[in-house]
Amino acid sequence: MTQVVDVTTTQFADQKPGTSGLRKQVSVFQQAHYLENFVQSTFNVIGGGQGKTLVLGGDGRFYNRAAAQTIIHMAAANGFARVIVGQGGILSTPAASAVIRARGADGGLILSASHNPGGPNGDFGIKFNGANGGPAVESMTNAIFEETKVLQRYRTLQGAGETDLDILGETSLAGTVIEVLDPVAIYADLMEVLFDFEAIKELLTNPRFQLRFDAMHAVTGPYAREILVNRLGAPETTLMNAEPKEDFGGEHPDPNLVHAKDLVDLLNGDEMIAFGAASDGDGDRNMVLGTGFYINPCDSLAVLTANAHLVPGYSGGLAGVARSLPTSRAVDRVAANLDIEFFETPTGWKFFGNLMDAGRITLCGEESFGTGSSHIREKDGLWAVLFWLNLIAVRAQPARSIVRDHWERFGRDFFSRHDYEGIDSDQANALMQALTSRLDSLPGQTFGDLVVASADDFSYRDPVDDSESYNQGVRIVFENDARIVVRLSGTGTSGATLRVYYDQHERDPAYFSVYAQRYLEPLFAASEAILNIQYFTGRDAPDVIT
Ligand code: VG1
Ligand code: CO
Repeated sequence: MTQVVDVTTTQFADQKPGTSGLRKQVSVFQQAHYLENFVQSTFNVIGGGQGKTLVLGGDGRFYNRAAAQTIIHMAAANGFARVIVGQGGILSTPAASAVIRARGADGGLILSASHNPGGPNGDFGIKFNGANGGPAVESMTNAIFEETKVLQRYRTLQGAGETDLDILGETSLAGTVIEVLDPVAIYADLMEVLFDFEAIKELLTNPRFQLRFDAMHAVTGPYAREILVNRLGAPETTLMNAEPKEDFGGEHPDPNLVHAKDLVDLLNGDEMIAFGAASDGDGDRNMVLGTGFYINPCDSLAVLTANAHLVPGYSGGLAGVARSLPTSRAVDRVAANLDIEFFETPTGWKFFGNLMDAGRITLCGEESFGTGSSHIREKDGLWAVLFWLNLIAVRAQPARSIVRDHWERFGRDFFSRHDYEGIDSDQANALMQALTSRLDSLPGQTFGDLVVASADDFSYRDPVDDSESYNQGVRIVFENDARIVVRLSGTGTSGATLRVYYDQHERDPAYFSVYAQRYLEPLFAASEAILNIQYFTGRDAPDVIT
């Protein structure tokens, strides 16, 4: 017989959500009570489940299904009226956000470690999104963390069987309706409202326009198949790695120049592929490429902003735009030109939510292959791809020349991010500490031809609720307006990852085609002199350059 039971939990000291939810190695999540402790703490912080509707789904990585069953039992025991779960336990992050909003749910739990590797030896993750469909704000994630440290008991069901997650429809579990829903439909319908599907269809059914979409063995495969192939008529050969796998084929589902190398090689090859795109583990990131041409995510945000009026969903104009601190300032120039509001936020999508809810921004983005709009409250990989396809169709121009035109108008913001992965946490902290202690003395100092104009540790006051966030990244700005931003990653699960971001604006078209790593060399030299990366970490080169 099924009955509600209170189980004595184990408190954990390490359940502090990072940039985007709680991410740990699978083996950590498999500890007794670990997942339950976090889930019950979340339920407690939102004031219990009584009568509420919860959306549940994940990116399909290893442990997704087991975790979904655990959460369904806990939600039923906690009195939720309804749990809406994606078929197979699947929901991409943007689809989860869309479902929460479309169904008027009180919130959702998303099971994902995004671009981190999966499988039994990989990572797992969980995060809570609120009724607006967006990631919980910092005050809430802090409250959840505090609760995880003191929670005594969690509530679950004893004697309950597993819900069949593969069959669409409703069942009842201890008085809670468990609804298994098509994970794709609501999201795909939303895309049809925003974009000119007729124009895109014409483009994708033209055999001379070759598109490749790399789902990286992750969650976007079924979404891309439904939207690009079934609804927009692209041939099946458009899709690469479109069967989701629990371990992402043993690869990093991270759409960048390193991990999506097959796609990059294809776009640089002889086949003259017109447009290429890839998404990450949970479907919220995008990398877009023209023929032999990498489109930097910072440029992508700026181009989408400048051309948004050409797309049905944005033809009425934009309220404003926002970017994270490390993202290049390309979009700032467009905002000024359009005379719309502009905001600079800390890293992480949770900082865009209030601005969107308040109607202050329509588009936003991050350098880390994240672009999105107020249609949901998460970044959205396929949305960005459709936006680009819509622009290519109506401007009747290849992606590369759209970007070139943009540079002609606004200048080019050279950008690069250098990641030093898996470094010792103490060494990383020592580097950051040494840097912050020197900030006051940096202005006026010269490195090569570069003179430091200002240096500070970025803090942010949310213009909507006045909440404050500190230590969000060190920024060093030079007199020529070039900039270095330095911060430690908040999504890794072992050691520390140091991220160093570089950007510099160039007005002279003669330099637009220079390789970014060459163009930014003087900044790299200044960075080495200021940060002493090699001294602190022993590393003489970054692991990943984007
Ligand atoms: C990284 C990115 C950040 C992004 C976050 C979540 O965080 O830099 O821009 O919002 O991942 O993206 P960090 O703290 O490691 O730099 V996702 O697609 O992994 O949820
Ligand atoms: Co992601």
